[in-house]
Amino acid sequence: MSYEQAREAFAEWGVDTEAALATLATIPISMHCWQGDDVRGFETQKGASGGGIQATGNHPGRARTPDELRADLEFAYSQIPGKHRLNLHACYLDTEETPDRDALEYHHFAPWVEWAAAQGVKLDFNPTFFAHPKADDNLTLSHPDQGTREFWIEHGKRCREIAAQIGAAQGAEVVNNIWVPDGSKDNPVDRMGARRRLEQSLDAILAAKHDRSHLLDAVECKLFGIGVEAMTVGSHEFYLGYAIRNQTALCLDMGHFHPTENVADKLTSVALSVHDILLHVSRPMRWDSDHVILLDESIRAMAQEIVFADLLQRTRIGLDFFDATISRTAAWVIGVRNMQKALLEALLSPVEPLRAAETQLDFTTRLMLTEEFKSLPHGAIWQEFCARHERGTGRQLISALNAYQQGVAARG
Ligand code: RNT
Ligand code: ZN
Repeated sequence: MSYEQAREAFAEWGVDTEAALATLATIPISMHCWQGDDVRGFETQKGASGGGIQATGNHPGRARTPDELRADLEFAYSQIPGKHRLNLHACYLDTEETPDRDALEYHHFAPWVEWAAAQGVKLDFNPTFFAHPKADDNLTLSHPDQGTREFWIEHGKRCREIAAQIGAAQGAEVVNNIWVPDGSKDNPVDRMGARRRLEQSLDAILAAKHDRSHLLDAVECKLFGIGVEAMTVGSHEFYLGYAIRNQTALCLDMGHFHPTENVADKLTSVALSVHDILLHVSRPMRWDSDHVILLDESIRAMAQEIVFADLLQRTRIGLDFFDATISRTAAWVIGVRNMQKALLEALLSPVEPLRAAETQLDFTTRLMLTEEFKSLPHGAIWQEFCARHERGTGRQLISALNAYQQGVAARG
């Protein structure tokens, strides 16, 4: 079907495909650097990952250096329509120096900032509270030992400072997201103590004021991880309260809830009390497994909530998955494009008749409409979006992804 025919099919339902295409082009997806190397980073000293972060598989082609990672990222962006962001973790520093986490400085990340500026890509940032000997107990900011806590508080402060400086350099907000693995494998006795310590550590990290146009602080909650089954200190309730009290953004990771919960449903509830929301779009398969996102019902539901509830301006969309069993660059491309496709479908939804049916309690019509709309020609509109942004689809895309993978497969 041609774009013109598809445009008319949507116009019959009062949907303006040009408006949908224009809006989609303005939505950046923050692509996570850690899909490119199985969340390893470029530090010399290593500890266990902790908190259930586990990339499985050993497909050839893992990026081993910042230069390789940047080459892979450039390729991935070249296959994704629109302009997007890069979400950097502190353990991805690019320097000859070997600073510990409590000694990181802006200059350790300067090559990333220069590269991002040249690419027209904006950066986001994350302190790294895992994969370090001082996090091997799965305790960081809530550690009972004051010295260990202070080490991690210093890391958190420096990362905010670095993020704010990146924000100033790029002349645009950096989202700095705090996730800690802290928790307990078996039933703890003093949950309150652990949560009080986490709160105090966060307060210390967030005390310094930074220009809000350069830095947006976010905190990420979690239900459980492998090794911390009995209690995660930074639970949903903990961080929801914390974000409201301290006016930070709240990060909702789709893998961080009970598998039967609908994370999309949380957006509007959270949005009543929290101004900014960060998403870690992910696909938990039975647990927080971080599979590459599909264009499935959970992603569609998320995109619909963002669009239908008019939360586009208040929601930063980041991805969080890591699959080492397939081409890592293809994983990025598939994931970002799926998120965009879901957003496009939501933007192409004939919302008015749906709302009207719902208001009249006519749930039969609402269900008939949602199911009929699934047969509208979304694919032709997506094709048009890719064509306008000079990006391939179908066989052309598959060949490009395979050719790049072949080129990196010889990496050790
Ligand atoms: C872990 C969290 C966190 C990490 C990244 C690497 O469960 O989801 O966001 O995946 O920081
Ligand atoms: Zn996450």
